Amino acid sequence: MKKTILLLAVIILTAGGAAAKDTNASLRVQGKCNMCKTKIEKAAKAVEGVSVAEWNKETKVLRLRFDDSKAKLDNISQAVAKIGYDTDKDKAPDEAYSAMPNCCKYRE
Ligand SMILES: [Cu+2]
Repeated sequence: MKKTILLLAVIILTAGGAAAKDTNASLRVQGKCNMCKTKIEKAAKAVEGVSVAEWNKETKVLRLRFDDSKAKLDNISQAVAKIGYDTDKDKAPDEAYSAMPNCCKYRE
C-alpha cells in the first residue's frame, strides 16, 4: 500500500514536472492572408514539442506553446522562415519567398 502511494506520488510529480516545461512564447512572422496563416501554423506545429501555434494576420504575432525540452524558439523560427516567411529572428531564403503565390508576397 505504502509503495503504491509512493509510486502514485512519483507519477504525479513527474507529470507535473513535464507540464511545467511548457513554455509560452511569441514570434513576429510576416505574412498576408489566410493561406499564410495555415502554412505558418502548420510549419510551427510540425516542430516536435509544439502544442499551440496561432498566427494573427493583423498583428503578425505567432503565439506559441511548446515543451522546451524538445523544441526551441530558434528551431520554430527557422522552420517558419524555411517555407518563405520572415520572422524577427530569421529571414526567409529568397528561393522560398519567390516560390510563394502572389497573394502571400509581403515584401515591398
Ligand atoms: Cu498568404
